[in-house]
Amino acid sequence: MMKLYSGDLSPYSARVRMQIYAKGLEDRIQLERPADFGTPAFRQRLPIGRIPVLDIDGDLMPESEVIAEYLEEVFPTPSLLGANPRETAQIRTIARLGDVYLLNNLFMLSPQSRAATRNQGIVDLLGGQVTRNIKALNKMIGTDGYAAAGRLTMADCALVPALFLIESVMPGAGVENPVPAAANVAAYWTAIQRNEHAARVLVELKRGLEERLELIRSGAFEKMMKAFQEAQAKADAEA
Ligand SMILES: N[C@@H](CCC(=O)N[C@@H](CS)C(=O)NCC(=O)O)C(=O)O
Repeated sequence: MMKLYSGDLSPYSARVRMQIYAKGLEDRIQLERPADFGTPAFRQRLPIGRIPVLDIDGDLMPESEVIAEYLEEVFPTPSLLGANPRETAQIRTIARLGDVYLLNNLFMLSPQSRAATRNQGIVDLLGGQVTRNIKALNKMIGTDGYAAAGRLTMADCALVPALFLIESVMPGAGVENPVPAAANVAAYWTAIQRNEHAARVLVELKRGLEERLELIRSGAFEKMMKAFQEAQAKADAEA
């Protein structure tokens, strides 16, 4: 049985979890939060040091998009790709918008939602990129409730966590949420939240966010991050 190293609040993990749910793979892939995530030991095993990671009998595969494509090849039905090469290319383009153009900027923007340590230059740069790319997505997204191909695909799996992150990160960082002004994206966002697999990862993401906010409120998050950074700096110096 394969394992997916994942975390509730990780949007990249959520992308793969949504694919696993939609393909009915839960009895083939166990979901697990790695106990050593964030520690030097985790980075020793996984140099990129990030989740999700697919564990295939000890063979560790990082990167959500790579994992998602691998799962489509190993478990081709039901397919979350296109019915022909052009349709697949469109699905991958929208998924890439969700991952490279939205999620990556949002993920780096998220620490800026804490006002005490905010850097306005970073906020303007990354927030501006998200706003620009939502406008692009608005011209490319499906208008029938799905991101592409008129049915649930890998494009939806990448977009749902990205749109969740926009709502949870941008207002806190002092940037206007660009989705309400992008009519096609806004309509899609309303519609896709009714999909059972999207709804399920949204519950997990919200649960993860609540847990994170509680850690921040109690001061434990700051302490945890400091301890991880110190342990990593020590491990780097000894390497
Ligand atoms: N490009 C990677 C990004 C993964 C990523 O950034 N994961 C975050 C959680 S959502 C993480 O593990 N961060 C830990 C860190 O930055 O040290 C992917 O698509 O899997």
